[in-house]
Amino acid sequence: TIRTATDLALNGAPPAFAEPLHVGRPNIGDRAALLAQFERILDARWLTNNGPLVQEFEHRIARHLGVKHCVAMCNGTIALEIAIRALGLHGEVIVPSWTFIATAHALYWQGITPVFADIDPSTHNLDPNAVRSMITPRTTGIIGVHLWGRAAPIEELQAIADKHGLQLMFDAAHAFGSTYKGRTIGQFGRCEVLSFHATKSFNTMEGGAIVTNDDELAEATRLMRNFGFSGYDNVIHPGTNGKMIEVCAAAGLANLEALGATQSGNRRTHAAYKQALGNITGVTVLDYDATESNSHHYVVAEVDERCTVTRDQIVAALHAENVLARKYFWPGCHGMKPYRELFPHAGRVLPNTELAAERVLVLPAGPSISSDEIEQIASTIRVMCQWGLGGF
Ligand code: T4K
Repeated sequence: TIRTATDLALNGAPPAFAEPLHVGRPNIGDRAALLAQFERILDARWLTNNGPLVQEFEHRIARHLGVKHCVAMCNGTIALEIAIRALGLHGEVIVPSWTFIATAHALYWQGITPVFADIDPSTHNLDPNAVRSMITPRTTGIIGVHLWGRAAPIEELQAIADKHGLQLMFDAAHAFGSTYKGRTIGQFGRCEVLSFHATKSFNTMEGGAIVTNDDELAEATRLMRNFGFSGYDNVIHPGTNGKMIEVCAAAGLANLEALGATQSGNRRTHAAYKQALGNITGVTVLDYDATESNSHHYVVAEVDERCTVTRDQIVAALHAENVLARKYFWPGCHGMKPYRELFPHAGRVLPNTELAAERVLVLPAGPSISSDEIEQIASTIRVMCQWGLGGF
């Protein structure tokens, strides 16, 4: 148990945890249900290429989200790229810098310049005024990201897109099952892109999907994910290989059954962290809007200037204890090497992103974290802060 500074691994004590605690520990549903789904694949001798499990998975996801089409893909990044191409985006597209690098890479990989706009510090989502200020004659679209599962300012972004004749789509990689004004994420913009990566609240090991109510867009993205084939032999569209394999659909079908248990586990974890870190000055756990659904998959804390130690000192202390807390999405996409040179002045126009990059701490979460583990993590942070008062 960590009570004083001498108990910290940073100061030579043994680490609090023998095994590392990860932020992205996958949620694994019922093993027997997963193995039963695998048996179906072997029985059908159909491993990929729009197999029966993928079709069933798409149907289940579309119904679950109340959206007309779900086009399952091999991962969220390829789904983003296919959506970007299907919308005909080119030139410049406005995105937040405060997102996982895949959002920016998907654009750049398609020959498009990602133009980074600042965020609202209270939500970590795009600030509509910042978006407006980034529009140029080369702008063709906006990609909003529902960061931490909290919906982006959808109506404001749609109004900007409509006014300036821009396409609007969403990176909903964090937002499976989230809502915006009570409506499920998946039906906004021209389309929304999900990730079912192993580290997401709902996973298919690797996987993603484009969800949309637009029939034509759904058809085009279906063609594009399978080399543009229409039936056998006939290629009618440029395309790539973005197919989800049957094993991933099997994991998705099994994990859908466990969704309720996962979500209540996530909520418990989030509430336990809030309580355990509640009285540490300068450390605040981000809340989610109580009137909206959110998976509570991410426990995001901010370490501000009132704290006696910095976010980086806390991360170092936690890592020494074998708690692999993360600084997602430090330093922001604009600060990453491929984009730094493109945007040398970004620091001056993205103050809220820069602030988040200094403050954010993402803690190991999900149903696999026990309340004892949360208590140990909180004690580490508390003792660090007390020790910090004595000065480093
Ligand atoms: N848009 C947004 C907003 C996203 O957040 C993402 C993905 C995407 C788009 C793209 O979707 P995908 O193409 O990935 O479907 C991880 C994930 O790889 C990535 O999917 C995710 N966002 C991002 C937020 O997190 P890294 O680079 O942090 O991964 P890594 O290898 O450090 O793993 C995270 C932690 O999870 C580690 O501590 C280890 C642990 N882990 C990981 C895996 C895969 C496990 O314990 N078990 C596992 O099986 O990106």
